[in-house]
Amino acid sequence: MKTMGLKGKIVFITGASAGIGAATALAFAPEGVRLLLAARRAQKLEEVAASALKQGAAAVHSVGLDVRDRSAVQRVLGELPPEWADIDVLVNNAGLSRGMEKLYTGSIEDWEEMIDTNVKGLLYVARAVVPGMVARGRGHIITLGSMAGELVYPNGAVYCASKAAARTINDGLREDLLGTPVRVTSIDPGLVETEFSVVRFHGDKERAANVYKGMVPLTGEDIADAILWAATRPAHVNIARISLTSVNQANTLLIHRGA
Ligand code: NDP
Ligand code: 8X3
Repeated sequence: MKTMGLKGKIVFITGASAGIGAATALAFAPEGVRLLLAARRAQKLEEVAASALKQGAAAVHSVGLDVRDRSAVQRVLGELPPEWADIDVLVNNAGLSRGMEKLYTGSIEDWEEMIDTNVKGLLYVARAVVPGMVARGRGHIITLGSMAGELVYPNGAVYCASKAAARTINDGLREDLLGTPVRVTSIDPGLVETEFSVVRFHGDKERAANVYKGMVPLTGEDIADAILWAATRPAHVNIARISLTSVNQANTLLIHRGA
């Protein structure tokens, strides 16, 4: 089987300063890729970049970017140095949840942040990157969806809706790219212990830790492994969706907390 070699390929990861995005940068690094990393926290990105170089990345270029800022996305991606412009793999990962409240009492600011990041930011980045892939006749878009996009849970309607939107956008993009060699994959995990829940609860670490209490969650590395696997399938194989959970989770509503 002729797997897809990644040596020298440009892999663009949004939300690379932490969690799944950072783990994905480190998983791709030993393949000898050129890593283009984006997030808002520049210092964290520099730390990931240094580790990635140590682990075999051919080169790293980091860009400070808020994916909610449409003109910044267009400018930063439109003005990449020529040696970084031909993106081969986009890992459209930047995202977040905010709050866990009933829909009828939830914070509208929280809703807007989730929708602006997980839906509009996802679209802005895809819109800026995909035309180049089509023109070059190669590319792969890997979107971070979620099990939350498959089955809504109480007090999470807006986050779940944003991930259901990501799923539909991904499926639509795959349809719109039919007839080109560009591949489209959705990675849909259950609970992964990253900074996700600390961000969700606005910095409340104790409440965040309770999300994973008594169960073994997935790690960022588990998700990075699935992303790397999808990206290295032979060129004619398109992995449409990978849905994965810890063995302690059946779906968003059923979690075994035995430990
Ligand atoms: P983390 O909070 O650990 O990482 C989120 C990353 O997204 C950070 O690098 C953060 O960087 C970046 N980010 C957030 N907002 C923006 C923004 N406006 N512009 C640019 N970058 C941004 O969470 P995860 O790694 O867990 O989450 C990554 C993705 O995986 C998300 O899309 C999430 O919805 C999805 N996911 C997570 C699961 C989980 O249980 N953890 C399960 C299923 C899916 P910075 O703050 O520096 O900008
Ligand atoms: C993140 C997983 O179940 O916390 O998408 O929403 S969950």
